[in-house]
Parts: sequence; structure tokens; C-alpha cells
Amino acid sequence: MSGRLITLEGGEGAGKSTAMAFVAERIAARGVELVQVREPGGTEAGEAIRRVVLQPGHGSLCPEAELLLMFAARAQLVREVIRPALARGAVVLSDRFTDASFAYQGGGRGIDVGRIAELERWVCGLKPDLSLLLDLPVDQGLARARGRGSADRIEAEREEFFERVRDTYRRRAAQEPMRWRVIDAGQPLEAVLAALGAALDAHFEARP
Ligand code: T5A
Repeated sequence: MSGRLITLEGGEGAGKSTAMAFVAERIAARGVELVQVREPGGTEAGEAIRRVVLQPGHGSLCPEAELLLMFAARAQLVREVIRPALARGAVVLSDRFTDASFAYQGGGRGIDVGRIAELERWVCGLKPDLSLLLDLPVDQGLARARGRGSADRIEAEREEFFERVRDTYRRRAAQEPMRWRVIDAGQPLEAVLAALGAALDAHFEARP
């Protein structure tokens, strides 16, 4: 496969959706084919699974079911969209990917990391070439996310849950510094976008 996979990660309200259009434009300006997806979702089946996992009424979903639903949506996305796009040489930009399962279901819910890693190997068989982490203190992210209106099922979790999510993301970024770029998402939006642009430029210069 000659393409590359770039992911945008972060806790609730870190600003991923806000940054997505900028990141997409910056990549497309390089004259490459760009395929944009989001997780959970990105396919017809995946979007249906998204409704199941995020709907507030499904509060009783157990952690194992939540993890498997995330990977069910991912299995479909990888086969239907990501692998064919990478094979064509496209750049795939994903709003969240497997690292979110390690952070939310591993760190947040306490599921054994070895099980998630096994699902990653079996279901995906691929890792992002570049992961951009929008990092923000939990209280600030939740204030932003909740300022937008009603919370989905996961957003309604307690603050301690999101502290574990944030710790897991930061630990993963520290363990694989070649793959990750950590961006301070507490800065004004223009500064966040400038940092994202610089990280993308550095990546494409290192690997044209
Ligand atoms: N999930 C997902 C798992 O548990 N496991 C998995 O494996 C996967 C793939 C997805 C949920 O599913 C979970 C994680 C999530 O809980 P989602 O709707 O995609 O649900 O939710 P999020 O990804 O969390 O997206 P959010 O919409 O909550 O946050 P964003 O996209 O990071 O934030 P955004 O861009 O909407 O910004 C929030 C607000 O802040 C403002 C924006 O204008 C907006 O109002 N803002 C800023 N304000 C000041 N300064 C800045 N720099 C700002 N940047 C943005």
C-alpha cells in the first residue's frame, strides 16, 4: 500500500471537528487524493453502529459490547474505505482511530490493553503514519463540549473517566514519539491550526 493514514485524536471538546476542515485543506493542497472519514462511522453500517454506541438511551451498554461495536464499525471502515484508498495511494484522514479504543475502552473503561491490541492486529492490521493529538485539560474540554448542548452517552461520563482517557493518550504519544505530534489545544484556535499545519508540513517533508 502506498498511501498514508493520518489520524486526529483527543478528548471531548478538544477541537477535532473544528480543526478537521483546516487539516483536510492543508493535505489536499499537496495535490494528493484525500479521503476523509470519522470513527465510529464512515460507512453505512458504521454510522448505524455510531447511533447505537452514542445514543444516551443506551446507558447500560457494557464495556465489552462498547469495545466490540467500535471494532465492528472499524472492521467495516478498514475494508470498505481505508484499505482501498491506501492501495490507490490516497491520504486517509480519520477523525479518531484505534488509539481512541485504547484511550476510552482501555484507559477509561479499564479493559485489558492486550485484548485491544489483539483486536487491532486482527481487525485492522495497520497503524496510522501520523497521529495528531489535540491535548487539553479535561475540565476545559468538557466545558467546551457541554457548551454545545446535550451530551451523548459517552460525553455524559464522569470527569475521572476523561482524566484516564487523557492520561492514556499522553502515555501512548510519549511511547511512540515518531508517530505522534502533541498539540496544545488550549491555545487560541489560530495557534492550534498553525501548530497542526507545522506538524503536517514536517511529516510530509520527512516522508514526501
Ligand atoms: N469513542 C470513539 C470511543 O469511545 N472509542 C473509539 O474507539 C472511538 C473511535 C465519538 C465518541 O466515541 C468515543 C469518543 C467520543 O466520545 P464524537 O461526536 O466524534 O463521538 O465526539 P468527539 O470526537 O469527542 O468530538 P467532540 O465534538 O466532542 O469534540 P471535538 O470535535 O474535539 O470538539 P469541537 O471541534 O466540536 O469543539 C468543541 C467546541 O470548542 C470550540 C468549538 O468552537 C466548539 O464549540 N473550540 C475552541 N474554543 C476555544 N479555543 C479553541 N482552540 C477551540 N477549538 C474548538
